[in-house]
Amino acid sequence: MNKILITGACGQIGTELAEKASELLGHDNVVITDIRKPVNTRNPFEELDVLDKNAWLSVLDKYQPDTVFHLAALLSATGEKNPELAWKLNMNSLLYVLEFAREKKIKKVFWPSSIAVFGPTTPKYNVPQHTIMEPTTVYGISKLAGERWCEWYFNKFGVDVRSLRYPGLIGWKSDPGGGTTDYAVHIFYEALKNGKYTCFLSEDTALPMMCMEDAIRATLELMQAPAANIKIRSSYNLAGISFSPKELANEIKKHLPGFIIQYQPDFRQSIADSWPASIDDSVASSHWGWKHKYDLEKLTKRMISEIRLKIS
Ligand code: AKB
Repeated sequence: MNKILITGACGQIGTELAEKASELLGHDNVVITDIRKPVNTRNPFEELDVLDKNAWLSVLDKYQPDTVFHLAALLSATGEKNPELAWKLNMNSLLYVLEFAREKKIKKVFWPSSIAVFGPTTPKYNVPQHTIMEPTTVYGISKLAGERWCEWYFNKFGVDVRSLRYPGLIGWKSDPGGGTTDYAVHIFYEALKNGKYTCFLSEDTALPMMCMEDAIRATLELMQAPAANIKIRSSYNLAGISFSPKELANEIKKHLPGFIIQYQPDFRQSIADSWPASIDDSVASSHWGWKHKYDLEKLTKRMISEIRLKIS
């Protein structure tokens, strides 16, 4: 992995991945693309609609990256509002990238899957790597289909594609957009700015979550691991912490004792209810040595101090 291209690079994961990857490879070797322009960047940038195959071809031809991190996607909440676009964007663009890899235009692909591949019939706690997968959201259906395509391209053509089932990601550098787990980021901004937050999930809805710093490290460790260690070519379970809005609010109150949380569940509640509460990622640990660093206490402390600095 010497020169990489990131799609959806202005999004929540892309912004931080570009930053970390630039430390490793140098800014010129991290090409960022998105349909919107970055606020400011030291990386080469191209405006790219990932559904435009010709635009893809000219960007690949211009920069000749060896690896693509294909992050552009519609997430769970936005996906339910626009199912047709979610399916088209999440699926067609992945198939383009897998085809580029099959044609040897690129050597390696990273593609994010999600805990959304699981559904109400999946065990609720400590979901194993291999289990029942009957997602009920369009986003989840597209991620599950994508995982099957990734494995198919690996088995059939030896495409070096690697993937992680991300839990909800929590970071201070970039804003999430369109996800069901986004409350766990917004809550910090509201707690610090206004001292209160109205949560769109009920107080006891526990979901798998992870600090963004851990998620970026996992992504780069997976992509740098020897190919022989990567024995799962659909997508790896990835776990950090698991908590409910009430547990997070109680942790925040340790730093901001006056903080008030209220609950007004909306359509995202049924999405969250269909997902597991915790994930078993022991297969990722044994194959390529994955281990998360942030627990709820450490994450809360860091989020509060970083966001306090950012908004002051
Ligand atoms: C979402 O909430 O849609 C995402 C996810 C869990 O994939 N954060």
